[in-house]
Amino acid sequence: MSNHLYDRLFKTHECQATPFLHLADGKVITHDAFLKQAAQIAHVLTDAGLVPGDRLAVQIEKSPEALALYAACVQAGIVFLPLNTGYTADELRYFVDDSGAGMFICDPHREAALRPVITALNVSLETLGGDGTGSLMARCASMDTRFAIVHRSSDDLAALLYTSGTTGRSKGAMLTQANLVSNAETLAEYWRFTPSDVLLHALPIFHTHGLFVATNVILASGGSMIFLPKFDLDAMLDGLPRATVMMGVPTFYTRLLGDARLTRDLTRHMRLFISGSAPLLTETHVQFEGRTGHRILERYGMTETNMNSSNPYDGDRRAGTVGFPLPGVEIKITDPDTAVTLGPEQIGQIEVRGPNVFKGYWQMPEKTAAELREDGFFITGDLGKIDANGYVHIVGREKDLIISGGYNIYPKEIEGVLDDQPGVIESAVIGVPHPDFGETVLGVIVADPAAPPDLEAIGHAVGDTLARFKHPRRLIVVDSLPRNTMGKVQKNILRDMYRATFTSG
Ligand code: MLC
Ligand code: AMP
Repeated sequence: MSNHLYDRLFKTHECQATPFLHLADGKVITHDAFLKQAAQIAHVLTDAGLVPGDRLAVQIEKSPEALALYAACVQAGIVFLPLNTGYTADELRYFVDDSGAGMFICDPHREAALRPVITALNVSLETLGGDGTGSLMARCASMDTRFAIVHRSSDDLAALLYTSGTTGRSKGAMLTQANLVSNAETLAEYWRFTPSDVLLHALPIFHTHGLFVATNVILASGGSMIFLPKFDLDAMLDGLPRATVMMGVPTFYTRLLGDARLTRDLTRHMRLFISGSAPLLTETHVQFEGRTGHRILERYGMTETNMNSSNPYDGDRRAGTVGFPLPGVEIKITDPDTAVTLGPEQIGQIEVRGPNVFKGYWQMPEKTAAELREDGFFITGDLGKIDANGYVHIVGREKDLIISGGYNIYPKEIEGVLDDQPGVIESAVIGVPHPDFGETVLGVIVADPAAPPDLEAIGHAVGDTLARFKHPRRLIVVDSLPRNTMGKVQKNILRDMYRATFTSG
């Protein structure tokens, strides 16, 4: 009997009274206590009828219990499906339905609003609050703290993570046990993690970055985490002198730089700062080094592939690049039309192959076939080049995507909602530079001259349908959208026109 993921990331910590999570209130949760709680949760899940391979969908605040839920799923062979806490009931309905989840867990505060939606899908509902309250932990109290770990093969699914699509519906990326283990081990080694490391963890745990990169690397190496519920500037500055590593999206770095308390002295105990999920501006890289003496290490990944490339631990961490392919990962640049591999310095689509690459999209064989080649290369949708020294550069995106504060937003989804509003003939949603979020959402609307739209009503309609982070920060009404000779909206022209909406440059 084996369970690859459990064996590699959790088993070594059984019965160890070593620190795993340092909480904001000073409390420390040991590996042993964490795994015992996970075992209790695994009993609750299996007693409720979940069996290996079933999906557990969760929309819960970050907490030690929420993380233990992930560990419980690994123990019981249940496929973990974490969802952004910002998603509306409309968005959740789709994810729970599409995944065929056997159970849904939400915050007690949302129970009243979500229960009708979830029960209509014939799915059971439990609650878990950020403070550990709710029905799940109440049920745990009487459970055994030992659980017989369920056998899983390396190719079995460990997680299902939804990524929005450029066209149409969100896709569930199927991540196997082997995907997660290989990436955790590779990164722990590449970034030189040891049991003495203390990771400052302020990322959400419903995405690859906070869950698999940060948490799995710490589990693989035996280190511990200062586990913050979310990014809070004071808490970050308070944690830095006790941490050795921080992982963050670029917004973390620009926010830290905006505070005079960030100094060389404050970060003296740190050995590594890692950035990813969105492009880090060279300016941020340079300023951060000037202020702290640390060169940020930038890496590149995706939900479908975990991490693909990283700047070196030793050696030159080059601003504006995402470094070298990780050990065991192949990256090539191809011509989008012919799929022919391009040479150094030539720009094309980035393709990735390796043990990190997902198994495909949940119940979407056509979409899987369109993006995952038979030879194992995944077409990322990012545009880039590999320079003469082997560094990978991301120069743009083939996919129509906005990355705001590390969250991916697909314009198509927002355009769909805007186009449905009275008085809107058509719309184009674009990303424009934003000082805090890197990029933010701008909606350009063509109004019906006979019945102009009510922008406030549009704001409400968007609010009811889409998560807050997807909302256009501004709506601009125009007479028509620029189009090329083929009739396609020229978003590049719109991006140029509105580039300075939120910045001075
Ligand atoms: C929050 N808001 C956002 C937002 N986050 N809006 C746009 N983009 C975001 N990223 C909304 C809030 O709901 C709030 O709405 C308002 O903006 C201001 O909130 P805030 O308090 O300033 O935001 P905060 O809670 O501090 O969150 C910002 C953040 C957070 C950047 C710290 O978004 C974050 O932790 N991002 C990390 C995302 C991440 O982990 N990505 C990895 C994906 S995996 P209102 O109503 O007040 O206006 C991946 C693969 C890889 O990409 O390579 O890693
Ligand atoms: P997601 O779908 O949320 O996993 O986001 C993955 C996308 O984030 C990638 O396809 C890239 O477009 C982007 N991304 C991740 N890391 C970086 C980085 N270091 N620089 C630029 N873009 C990045």
